[in-house]
Amino acid sequence: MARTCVGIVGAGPAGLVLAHRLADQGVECVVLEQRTREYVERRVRAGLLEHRTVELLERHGLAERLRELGQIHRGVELRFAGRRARIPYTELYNGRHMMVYAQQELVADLIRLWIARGGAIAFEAEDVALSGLDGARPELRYARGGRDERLECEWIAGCDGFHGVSRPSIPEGVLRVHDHRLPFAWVGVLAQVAPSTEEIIYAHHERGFAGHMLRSATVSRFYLQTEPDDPIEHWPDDRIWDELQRRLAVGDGWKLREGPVLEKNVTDMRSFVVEPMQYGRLYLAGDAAHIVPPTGAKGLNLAVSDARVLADAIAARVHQGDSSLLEAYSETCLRRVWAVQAFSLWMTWLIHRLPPDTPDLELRTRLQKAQLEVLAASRAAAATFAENYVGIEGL
Ligand code: RFL
Repeated sequence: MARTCVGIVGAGPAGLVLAHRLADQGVECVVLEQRTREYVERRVRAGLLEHRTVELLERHGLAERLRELGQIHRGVELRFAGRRARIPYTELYNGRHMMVYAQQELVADLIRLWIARGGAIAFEAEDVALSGLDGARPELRYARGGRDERLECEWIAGCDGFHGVSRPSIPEGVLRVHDHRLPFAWVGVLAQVAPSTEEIIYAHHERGFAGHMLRSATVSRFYLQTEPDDPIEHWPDDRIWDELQRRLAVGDGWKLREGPVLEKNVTDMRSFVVEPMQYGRLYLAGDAAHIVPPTGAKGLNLAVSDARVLADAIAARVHQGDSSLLEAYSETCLRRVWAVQAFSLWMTWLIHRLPPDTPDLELRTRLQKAQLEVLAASRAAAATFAENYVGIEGL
């Protein structure tokens, strides 16, 4: 049987950043990923990195390509009532900026650099099973290339996302689960077209939310609000472009460029948190422990933040015999997780068309518009948005 200090389940942003940060502190680890390398390097998801996420990657020598290919952003545009308002978050929050860099590019960088430094990683690890979590030597079992493998660990890091095996391996009744499904979903569209904007656009419209996000000079990302469980077959490309044109329209001659749709899917939205993010020698990080609605663009940033806290806590335990950071792991992470939930939910309810069965629908819709007006007109309101969007220092 193989042995390691930390067995990491999942090669997403949480698992890979954890692996690098542990290795930089001289802690041995092995990463197990159920998918192929090609699959994880192509999975389109997030694209907006907080300033401190980039700083952390830089500190570990993981940001070279990101610096070269990523785009720095300093503001967002809100559209409502046929108008636009810019929130210059960099100006409003100590010069802090955001970086647009596709998650799959980041994951590809992290994998390449992990392999280059001799890091252990097993792709196509099937049927991963966790056991002995409440004992001193937890174990990971899995199958690979037709062979059964066992990996004895001191700690297991469950970085396997929302649908992974780690969280369900915790006995029933241990976790407090907060699961809130939202009455909104997004049609996510990746299109082969140059962006029609220099900054990300969030549009509040009576037909529903529309977002124009950025990826590169030739590829753009769009989102359209729809109902949960709406099949993607309801969204032929013509309908997508027609809705985007209508919902993003402003009365000043701005034009949306159209192009071939490369990928499209429907994502439901939820707010999900488990407390604590730990059981015995299993620690959960990233989407395995929490999901935020994508509106605030925070999930990846939270995953990286958990990984940082966990790596440092394990290193302190290994090198100094100090368990205090591990004991505080869940509480430390959850402080930021809940703050991000609060912001992401607030922004989600602000920017989406409310469901038709909302009590006092007309009043609440008026209040949404009033809040958007306040954001556009008040520097203090915009500054609060800016701090949350860019990531509040100290949380
Ligand atoms: P991931 O990325 O899901 O990685 C988990 C990995 O674990 C593997 N795995 C397993 N491996 C072994 N055995 C098993 N049984 C396994 N089960 C799963 C998976 O194959 C995978 O490789 O989780 P992680 O690392 O916690 O990272 C979280 C982020 O991916 C996620 O929060 C973000 O993508 C969320 N998100 C955004 N976050 C941002 O910070 N900024 C954004 O702009 C942003 N936009 C988004 C988003 C998520 C979206 N969707 C699709 C939910 C936009 C969208 C539409």
